[in-house]
Amino acid sequence: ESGITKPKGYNVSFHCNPEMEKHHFGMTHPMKPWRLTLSKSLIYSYGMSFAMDNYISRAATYEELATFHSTDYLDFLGTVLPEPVPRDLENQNPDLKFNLGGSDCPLFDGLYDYCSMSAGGALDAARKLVSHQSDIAIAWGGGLHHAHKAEASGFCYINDIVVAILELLRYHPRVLYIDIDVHHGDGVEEAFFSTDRVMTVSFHKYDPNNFFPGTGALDDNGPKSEQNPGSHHALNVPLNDGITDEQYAMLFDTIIGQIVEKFRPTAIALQCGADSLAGDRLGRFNLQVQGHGACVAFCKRMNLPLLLFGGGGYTPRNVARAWAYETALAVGVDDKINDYIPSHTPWRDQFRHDTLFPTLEQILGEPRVNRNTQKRLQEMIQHVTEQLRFVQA
Ligand code: ZLV
Ligand code: CA
Ligand code: ZN
Repeated sequence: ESGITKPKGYNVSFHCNPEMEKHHFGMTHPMKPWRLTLSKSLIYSYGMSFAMDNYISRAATYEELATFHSTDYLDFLGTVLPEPVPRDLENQNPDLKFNLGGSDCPLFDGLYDYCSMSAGGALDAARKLVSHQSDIAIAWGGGLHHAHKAEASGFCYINDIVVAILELLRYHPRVLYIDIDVHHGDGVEEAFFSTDRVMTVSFHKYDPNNFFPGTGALDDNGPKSEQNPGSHHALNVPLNDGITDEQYAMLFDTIIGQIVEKFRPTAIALQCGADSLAGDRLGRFNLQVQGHGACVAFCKRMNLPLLLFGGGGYTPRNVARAWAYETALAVGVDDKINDYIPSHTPWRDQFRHDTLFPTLEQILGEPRVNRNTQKRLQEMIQHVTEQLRFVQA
């Protein structure tokens, strides 16, 4: 009835695992794996599964996770038990190893399964790209950019992005990693600090004292040394509260356009954290679904193998709208979904808080005061341009 069919000669693959979505971080924790179920509800209701190759992803193996993570950390992650009493939110307990068990990274039932399923989806997606079976591969269950080699951080335990990019690097000489989550993509940046085969660029809210994780200043471009081939290959775009679609698109198109020209990536990995949307429970920006999606559309126009990850996103109905719209952009049916949410959509009432007839175009949440000046945005473009003088593909 939606008239959505598979475009010829162009393949999008969709990787998810319904088991992953059943896990719970705890009642008061902002990360809700169930937002993935809500996203799929919209995606399937619009008929998009008929336009993609759909896969139930497997769990990544221990060996696959160990391509990035230390075995000490993985062994511990595999054996820790859920805490009998949920810890007080403010009470950071430092006596557990690897930053596991605090209030940001709680120990919950099935934690290891949840982590290996997230990474399994990302790896499956990467393999579809390297085997040329997909042009765009989608893993909304991935995008957990803060996890380190031997440490959990910021709701992230396993860095599925790093594991997936390592897989891309087996066949691709150069990978461009872009991160539009409202938080700094510190774990991915750090993992590739010493290589010139991955360029990382994160757009994020930056306030070293008041916003997690506090890293990602404009002039943080990786360890500088003559010996380090990776210097100048970490770029950061630190932003203030309230950035709009127009400003974000101007920055994104200018900066990513320049990077693609200079660095000449052979594949792009885009983390689509939806906490950069207006109205997000943890976010600070004013992005609409259109502005967030414009980043996906821009990357698609680069005509390179493209891996789309999820990430943050703490107002579930907004997350679902954004990732459904971005799935439609990937497939090329975005013109067909700017309509009423289909009446048969499971959990349709989730989308009905705002108006009686919600559409994907509606404004999300109360706008925040925009504290980004044009002058500062120009300075950031200038700084990136200067960094790129050192970059030769
Ligand atoms: O979206 O947390 O600010 C990818 C991602 O980028 C902190 N954590 C840490 C540092 C000291 N704190 C406070 C600890 C709070 C623990 C519980 C919350 C509970 C309720 C509501 C909000 C939070 C919270 N935690 C907000 N911001 C934090 C950050 C971590 C943000 C991770 C973003 C992950 C998935
Ligand atoms: Ca970011
Ligand atoms: Zn985030």
